[in-house]
Amino acid sequence: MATTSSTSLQTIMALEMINGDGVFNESGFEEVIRGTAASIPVIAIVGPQSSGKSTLMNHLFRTDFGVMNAQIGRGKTTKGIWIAEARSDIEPLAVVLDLEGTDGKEKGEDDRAFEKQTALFAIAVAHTVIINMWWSDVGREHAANRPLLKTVFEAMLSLSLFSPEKTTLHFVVRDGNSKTGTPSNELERILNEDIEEIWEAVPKPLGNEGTLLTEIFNVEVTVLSHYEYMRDKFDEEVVQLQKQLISHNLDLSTSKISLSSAKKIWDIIKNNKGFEVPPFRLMFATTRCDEIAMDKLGLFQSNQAWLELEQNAKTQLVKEFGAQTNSILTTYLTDYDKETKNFESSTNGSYDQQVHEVRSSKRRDLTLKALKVVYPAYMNTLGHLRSETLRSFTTQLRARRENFSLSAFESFQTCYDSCVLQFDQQCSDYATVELANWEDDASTAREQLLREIKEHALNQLRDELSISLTTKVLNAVRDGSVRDKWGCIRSFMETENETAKTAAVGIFGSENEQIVSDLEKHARDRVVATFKDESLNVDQLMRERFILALAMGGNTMSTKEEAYRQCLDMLSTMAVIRLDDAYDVVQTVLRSELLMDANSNDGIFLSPVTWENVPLQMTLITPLRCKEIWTNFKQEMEAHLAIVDNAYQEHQQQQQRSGTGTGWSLPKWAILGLWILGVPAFIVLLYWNPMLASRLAIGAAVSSGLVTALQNGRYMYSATQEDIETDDVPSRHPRIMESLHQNLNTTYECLTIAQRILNLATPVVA
Ligand SMILES: Nc1nc2c(ncn2[C@@H]2O[C@H](COP(=O)(O)OP(=O)(O)OP(=O)(O)O)[C@@H](O)[C@H]2O)c(=O)[nH]1
Ligand SMILES: [Mg+2]
Repeated sequence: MATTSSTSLQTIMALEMINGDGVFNESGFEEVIRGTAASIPVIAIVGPQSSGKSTLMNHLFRTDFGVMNAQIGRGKTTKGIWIAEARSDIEPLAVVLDLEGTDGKEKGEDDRAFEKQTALFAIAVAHTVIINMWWSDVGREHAANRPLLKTVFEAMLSLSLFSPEKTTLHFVVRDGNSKTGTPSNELERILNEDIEEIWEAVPKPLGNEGTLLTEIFNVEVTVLSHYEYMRDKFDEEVVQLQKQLISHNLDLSTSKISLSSAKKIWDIIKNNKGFEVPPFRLMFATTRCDEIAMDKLGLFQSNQAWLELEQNAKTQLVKEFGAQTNSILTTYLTDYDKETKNFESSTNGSYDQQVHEVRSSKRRDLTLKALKVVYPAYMNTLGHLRSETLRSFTTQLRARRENFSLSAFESFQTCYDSCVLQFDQQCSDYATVELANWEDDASTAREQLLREIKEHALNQLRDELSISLTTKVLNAVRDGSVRDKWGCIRSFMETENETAKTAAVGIFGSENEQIVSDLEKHARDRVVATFKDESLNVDQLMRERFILALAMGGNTMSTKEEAYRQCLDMLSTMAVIRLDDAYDVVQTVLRSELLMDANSNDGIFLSPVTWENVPLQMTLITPLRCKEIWTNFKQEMEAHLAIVDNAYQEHQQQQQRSGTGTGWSLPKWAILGLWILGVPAFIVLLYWNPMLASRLAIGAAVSSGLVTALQNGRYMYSATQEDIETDDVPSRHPRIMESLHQNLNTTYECLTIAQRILNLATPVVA
């Protein structure tokens, strides 16, 4: 039995790779081959038991395979397969395998099966197989090594048919060259005859019946001198033999199964109890094709160009993604085809067909595995294509909607068509990996894109509707000339809904009930929300209305009553949402309950929380709250009126006393407006109501106070702008800003014209 301890510095430790029971020592094996180059020669020795195999290997490669102790007696010394890495002083020379001997008195049927299995294993992995024999067995009809030779030939034959290079069979004849024995050249001749005879008897695969031994093997013979009687000569011959073995294997065939697959091969051989050569051929093809495929997959995965493509595809659309990936993949598949060329079926035998199948199926596996590596990058590419197309759609639609109009959606179809075309074109130009069959993924991405485009367009449509409705609601509420505000709101809502519906049909092809009702709901919600916001501000709206009413009517008492009436109507407008019904009851109740009593402020009774016949969800301000607001409002207005009246009179009296001009004759409503609302809000009121601005200008134009008014106007202009800009109104309602500016310009123009008139009529007062 071999020992694993080193006996000298040069001795190389051997390790049991497969034990006598066929158990593979995986960890030990990996230890031996770790760091071993894939191209290192593998040399195995087979032959009859106790024929000096281990002794020869130890002399050839300085290994420490166990050898028989002659004192104890003959029997199996080496069991299973032992392995060692042979080294020169500087570098590894070879991996050597020492096999359990064949033949011998202990052998039973099981041993014979095991013998064949180990021999097959050695043949599958070794580049050179040494067949060791006693000189006395050469030419013997019933020599112990004959069945072994037959097995070796059968296995070698089937393997070598697929091997691009010949395998070396090195026959070593022991104890030759003695003076009394057969001369070595005669031994060689007889041995060659033996070999030919056995070769002839070995059944050849279909279509290869005439194959010559020399077509697939390099046959070499070495006769070694007697180990004990001619030791010096023996040692010399061993040195020569070592050189020969190593030099043969300098340029190694790649067709051998690599050592890294040794465990797998052993498992296959071991599980193939009823051993026959053809399954073994299949096994060889399977393992080899698998190895080559794995190798190509590894090379593909570490290919620099691919890694760059993969990396780039993470962050951007790579225009040549499909074509480049395909070309890199094809390179490795072509390499696979070249290296597995020997497994192409060359005969009509059924096993050849299977081998051919194996080759193709391993190629398919390789393709699938490589494509699996590519898939995430492909999906990224589709993702980029999708988002770029969506971006391009958004840009196109935005460009067409510059003027903020629902009707811009009529161009939806044009944008849509050009974007879909762009996606299809780029998908086929940039993303298609010809080797893959990913059409389904591409069409899923396409469907998702179409959904996203429509969703985006619908969102835009909603936004557009919101902006349009909000602006119109605000206009209606603040525009003094609109009496029936809710009637006006209902009417433009209807128009806007119609336009939105047409736009939606443009987007979705036909009228989609769900979308139309969603849009209607959206429009309604928007109006309600805007109105709710405004109703929180009802006091201010009433104040503005008060000034507006006074300005439009003149400064008489009946105008004040009318102004109060309009303010109460404003309160009524803001108290209830009237999208479905006019709910006239609210106005009637408020007028009868509050207006009659306008001057006394008490004795008013309103039904408490609800308006009669008005659903609660339509109520923004309850009757009681209305009363509260009204009472406060009236008190406030009366107080302001009194102050402004006093100041106005006082000022006029002062001017009369001092006899300076016709006095300060800005209209009283304007003074009241500035007093109650403050400068910014007053100027905003002017913007909403250009009529008011021109009245102010006309009023001011006939008085010397115009310059002050104008300066105020200028001041107001900047103050208001600042004020407005600190509010978030501009960003929320860009169109309000636009309209404000327009009205501001109108106001300013009026004031400028008025100043010119004044300049002609009276001297300017600084
Ligand atoms: N006559 C002769 N004896 C040898 C030679 N080589 C080795 N021996 C002896 O033969 C015996 C068997 O040697 P091993 O090297 O153990 O033989 P083996 O073929 O490895 O034996 P198994 O592993 O049991 O199959 C030992 O006693 C060796 O000393 C040789 O060339 N000539
Ligand atoms: Mg041995």
